[in-house]
Amino acid sequence: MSDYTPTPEMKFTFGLWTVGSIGRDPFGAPVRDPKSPAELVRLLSEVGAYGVNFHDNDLIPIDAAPAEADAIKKDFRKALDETGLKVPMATTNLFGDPIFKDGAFTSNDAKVRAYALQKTMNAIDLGVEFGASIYVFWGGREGTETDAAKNPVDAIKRNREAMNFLCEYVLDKGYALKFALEAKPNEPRGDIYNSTTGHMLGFIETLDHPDMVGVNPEVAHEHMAGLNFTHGVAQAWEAGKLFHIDLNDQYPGRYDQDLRFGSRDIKAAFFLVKFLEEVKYSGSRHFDAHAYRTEDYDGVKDFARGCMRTYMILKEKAAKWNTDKEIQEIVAEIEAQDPAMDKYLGAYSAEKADALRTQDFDREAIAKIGLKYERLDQLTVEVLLGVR
Ligand code: GLT
Ligand code: MN
Ligand code: MN
Repeated sequence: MSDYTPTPEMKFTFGLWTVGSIGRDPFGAPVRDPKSPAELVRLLSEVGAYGVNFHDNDLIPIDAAPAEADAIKKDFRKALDETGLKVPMATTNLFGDPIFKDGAFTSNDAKVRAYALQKTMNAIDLGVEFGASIYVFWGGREGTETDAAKNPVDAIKRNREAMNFLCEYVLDKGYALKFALEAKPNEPRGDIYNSTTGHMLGFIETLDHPDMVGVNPEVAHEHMAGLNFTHGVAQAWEAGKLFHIDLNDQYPGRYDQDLRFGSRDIKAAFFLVKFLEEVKYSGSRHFDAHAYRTEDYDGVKDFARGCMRTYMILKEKAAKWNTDKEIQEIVAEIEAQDPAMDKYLGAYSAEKADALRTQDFDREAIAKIGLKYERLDQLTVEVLLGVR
C-alpha cells in the first residue's frame, strides 16, 4: 500500500476557480475571503498538485487597468516559479459578465459575438504566455430558456463559425495549442447546446480543423443528464479526442454540485480511474470541483487532498482488481471467444454472408448460460470495500 502522495506523473491539476471558490451560491453570500491567484498557487503547491488552470478573469479582473494586470501577472509568475507548478490549460470566462446573458458565440447580437471572439483571442494569448497547451471551451451561456428566442440551427452555425475563426487564429499565431470542448446539459441556461460529450464529438467533425479540437468531458455534467460518464469518455478516447478531463462528482437530477471526486458514486469513479489508467491517458487529471460551503481554507485543502487521494486509492484498487484471482477467472471466462465463429465475424464478404446463412444456432442453449455478472460485481464492490 502506498501513502497515496500525489506524484507529478499523475498530472493532478485544479482551476483557480475551484480552490479559489469563496462559496457563493444563488441563495447565499460568500463564506470565505478571496485569495489572490499567487496565494492559490501556493495553496495548491502545499497540497501536492502538479498544476493550475485559469479563466482569463480568474487571473486578471475584466476591467483591470494594464498596470494592474502586469502586477498580477508578475506575482502569479513568481508563485509558479517558486513552486514549480505548471499551467497546462487555460480558458475564457464567457459566462460571468452580463454581456453574455444570451450567450457568447451563439448570441443573437453580432456585437456580443464579436466581443466574445476578441475576449477569447486575448485570453488565448494569456494562456499561451503561461505555457498552456490545452484551451478549454465551456459554453455555459450558449443556450436558451425559450426556443422562441433562437433558431438552434443558427446557434450551431454561429458556434462553428467561432471555432473555425479561433482555430485559424491559433494557426496564424503559430501557437502549439489544442482546443477541448466541454459539454453540459443545463445550468446556468435552461438548456445548453451540444449538451453531452457525444454531441460535441459529432460537432467537432464538422469543423474546418477537427484535428485541433477534442473534448473535455466532466463527470458531473454527464451525471446531471443521467448518463454513464465512462462510456462517454471511452467514446472520446477511442476517437482520439480525450484532450482533457474534469473530475468531480454529482448526484443525478440535482443542481450543479461539483462535489469532491469520488464522493458520490464510488463505483462509477472506480471504473473511470480503471479506464484512464489502463488506456494510459496522459493528459491532465483536472479536478473541477468545489469544497463544501461549510469549509474554511483548511477544509479547502482537505477537499483538494481528498480528490487526489481518492484517485490514487482507486488506481490501487484497479490494480488489485486486475490481479484478483477469482475476478480474473470470471473475466477470462467472459472474454473467451469461440474460434468456430471467426469465419463469420469481422469484415464482410459475400462468401462469409452465404456461409453464415447456413449456420444453425441453438438459441435456447446459448441464452440459458448464466453470465456470473452478479458475482463479478459483488467482487468489485468487495475490492472497493477493502475486504479483498
Ligand atoms: C465553471 C464550469 C466548469 C467549467 C469551467 C471552465 S467554469 O466552473 O462549471 O464546468 O469547466 O470554463
Ligand atoms: Mn468543468
Ligand atoms: Mn461543472
